[in-house]
Amino acid sequence: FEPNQRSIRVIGAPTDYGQDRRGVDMGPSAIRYGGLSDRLAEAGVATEDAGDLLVPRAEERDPDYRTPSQGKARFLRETEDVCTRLRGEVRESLADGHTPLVLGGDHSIAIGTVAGAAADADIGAIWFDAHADLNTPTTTPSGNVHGMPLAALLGVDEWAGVDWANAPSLSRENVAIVGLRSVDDDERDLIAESEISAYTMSDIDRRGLADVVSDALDVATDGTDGYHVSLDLDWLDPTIAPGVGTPVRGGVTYREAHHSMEQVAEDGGMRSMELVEVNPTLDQHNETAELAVELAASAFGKRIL
Ligand code: HAR
Ligand code: MN
Ligand code: MN
Ligand code: MN
Repeated sequence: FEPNQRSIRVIGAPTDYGQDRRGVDMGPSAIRYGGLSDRLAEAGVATEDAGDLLVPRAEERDPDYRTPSQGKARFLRETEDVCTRLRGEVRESLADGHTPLVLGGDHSIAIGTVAGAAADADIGAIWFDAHADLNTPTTTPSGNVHGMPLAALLGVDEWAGVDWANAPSLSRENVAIVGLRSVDDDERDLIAESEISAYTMSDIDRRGLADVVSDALDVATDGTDGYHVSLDLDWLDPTIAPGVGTPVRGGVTYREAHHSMEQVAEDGGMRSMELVEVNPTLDQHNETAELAVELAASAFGKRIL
């Protein structure tokens, strides 16, 4: 057994501004309670916990502030505030030599995580998700920013030049989305006309997930300094990850998911990671949070033998 050289800094971002179902702000607590520090210690990584960002309660805020001039994006001002602070924390963690592990919160926080991870490096990203998260305040069917972070980071349409996203923080040719099964029409058009690599569940059925993830790793590492892993728990099948706000049937299995994380660990190029969309109020006995913990341990190099 070789001790793992990596050290991790955990950063909690307890938001639920980005979606409709309350409770995803309890994600960081549930993930810690699910055994995060013990499982990472077993994986042989040194871990420190920076605690949670302070996030005002959604009920005390006006969701429509600053809209409609900026299209339909609920809680955009609050999301900007959290992401700006998260960007700073992630950048500082990397500068201190610690791999940031960000705990959400809804997926809108990825705008801050990746903006920070890309601040001093050229990075790719692997987006494990049922959804493409490629909407803009104009194309969004819901107004929920958790359906937009990848578009924000790529600087799509009105996201271009948005300073708090450092847009573009990512380039299309180094982004791979894995596990798609719920895509809106405008997102489909963007994927068709851009160099984004997008793998559906049907691709996974046909080729096997290991082969797809190996392609995704090639995409994310091609000419980059490393990559970010954004793990939306709704990537998994809802039978094993029920505690998410927008479950979609037909997701990846427990073993498939672990094997993907083992491929990430074996590759060694991951520079930052986030676990998002865990909603304890919709979960059964914290099993989705525990699953998030186990997957993180695998991604950080947990060994069986
Ligand atoms: N595409 C839909 C929207 O933008 C649903 C997005 C649901 N997104 C997440 N993130 N859970 O992956 O509203
Ligand atoms: Mn330290
Ligand atoms: Mn998502
Ligand atoms: Mn999703």
